[in-house]
Amino acid sequence: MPTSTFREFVAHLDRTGELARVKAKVSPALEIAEIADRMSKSPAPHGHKELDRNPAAKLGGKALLFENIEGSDIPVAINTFGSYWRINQALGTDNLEALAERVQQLVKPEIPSTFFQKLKKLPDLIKMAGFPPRVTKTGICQQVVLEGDAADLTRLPIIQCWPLDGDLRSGQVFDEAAAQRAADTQTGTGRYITLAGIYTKNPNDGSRNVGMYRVQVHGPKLASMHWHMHHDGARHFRMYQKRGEPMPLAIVLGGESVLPYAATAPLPPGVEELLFAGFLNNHGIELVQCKTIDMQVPANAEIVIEGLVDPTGKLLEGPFGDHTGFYSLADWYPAFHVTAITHRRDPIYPTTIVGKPPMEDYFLGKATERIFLPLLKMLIPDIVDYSLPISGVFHNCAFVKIRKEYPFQARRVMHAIWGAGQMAFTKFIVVVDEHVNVHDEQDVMFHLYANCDPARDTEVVHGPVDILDHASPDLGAGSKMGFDATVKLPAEGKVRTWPKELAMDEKTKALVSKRWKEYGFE
Ligand SMILES: Cc1cc2nc3c(=O)[nH]c(=O)nc-3n(C[C@H](O)[C@H](O)[C@H](O)COP(=O)(O)O)c2cc1C
Ligand SMILES: [Mn+2]
Repeated sequence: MPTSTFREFVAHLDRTGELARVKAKVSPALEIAEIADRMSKSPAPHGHKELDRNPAAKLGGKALLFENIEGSDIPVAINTFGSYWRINQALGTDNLEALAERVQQLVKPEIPSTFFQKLKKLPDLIKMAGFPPRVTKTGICQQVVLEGDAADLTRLPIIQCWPLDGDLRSGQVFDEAAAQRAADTQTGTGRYITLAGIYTKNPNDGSRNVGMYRVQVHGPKLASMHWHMHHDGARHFRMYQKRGEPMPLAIVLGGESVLPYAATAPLPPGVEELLFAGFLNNHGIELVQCKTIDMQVPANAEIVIEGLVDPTGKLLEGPFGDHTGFYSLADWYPAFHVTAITHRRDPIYPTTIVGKPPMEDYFLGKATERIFLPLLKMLIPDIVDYSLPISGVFHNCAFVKIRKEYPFQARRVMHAIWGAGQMAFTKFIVVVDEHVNVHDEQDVMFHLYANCDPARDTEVVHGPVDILDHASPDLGAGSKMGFDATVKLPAEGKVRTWPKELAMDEKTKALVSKRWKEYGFE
């Protein structure tokens, strides 16, 4: 079962040999980040069946609990979801495919004629699964309520991840002139809240959204909200801007162990993350009313920061060392004003660091890759399996396996992916045949190099790209490329006799396996 609090999850990791407690005093500025980065790139304690297919994913090291932090009496936990085994534990499963199967079951009973009808049904289906959030009167997240001067962000052990984070004089800025003007007056620090669920509400219909967006600290009661324009938090904010009203917003740290993942899941707009989290949790998420804003938050959270987003005021946010392995340039984002901080007695502060992969977020992404495969297949039935390789940081690359039946099928699949939700931002797509292991980068590259004639087998399109793509000529707009690495059929251009790929016959393989020891091998 998933755990109902973050603290229990950390205790579970401790009991199972997955946690390292660090008693030495450490700085929240850079030191924790460097330790976590090294840990992410070390072998993980528990193996996992998924590793058989994906040899590069044995990494993740241990989760870390820093008990002695300079400048704060709150301990910091990091890398808690950063391995296959740990993300599985958080979601209460021993393999992500079993979870995907549950999603599949959810989708199956309804047979409307088109995919879009099915997609529209998804909220109902998740609701029907029967785990809606439940509002309770009290919650541990409000054991301590801090208002006024006591509601001070700088008392939390918020970390700095990379050296140039928040440094407007570093040249890592979107608009040099604006940054120059702003550098003296701007307040951005290098401290970012990185593993929080951001809770907002649609002012028109009251529906809730939870997204994981980083939050930069600008002062004791001031922060900036970094939601990409394509994400639901930004969509809600535009609604408040239109009304000219401040937007109530809660930053939630901890809670049920499924929550951080649920905040990152690419659910279609209007499908509530809290319903999905209840489904993953097998139990509705308990919510309590916030103290100073009209918002409900998980009762079992460690720490909740309540506040209002100014419909007009903007702050220069960034730069920030991002999951692409590069800094994202400082740019203007909405200002958030803290109205209260509530927490449980003796809270643990959960955080993460992103950077050159693999890091903790790789495993959150892998959970999405597996859990959403049934939905992707529903949209594009040609797809047998897919993988988002470590080196592609999610949106840069997808390996897609199809059962090829007709000419140009790979191209059709590419175009379908470029039209599918958050998958649409995929910069490079490699389509391979059914016998290729998409979880093994080496196997995919082998077929890409061997099977592609670059002039004949590539497809270049223009469209929206990820906001974090720094190579595209414009922010959020650029080109994407597909490689058809499948065996070519006659109608796919000029194709000569295609040679057969080498493979030993089954009989000989069985014979050699049987006699292996006899030859003197282990
Ligand atoms: C560690 C981590 C940090 C993230 N930071 C951001 C961020 O700063 N801004 C953002 O828009 N999305 C960020 N994301 C991605 C979103 O959480 C994700 O796309 C989510 O599906 C958005 O939910 P929404 O569609 O409800 O907005 C982050 C994801 C992870 C795993
Ligand atoms: Mn959403």
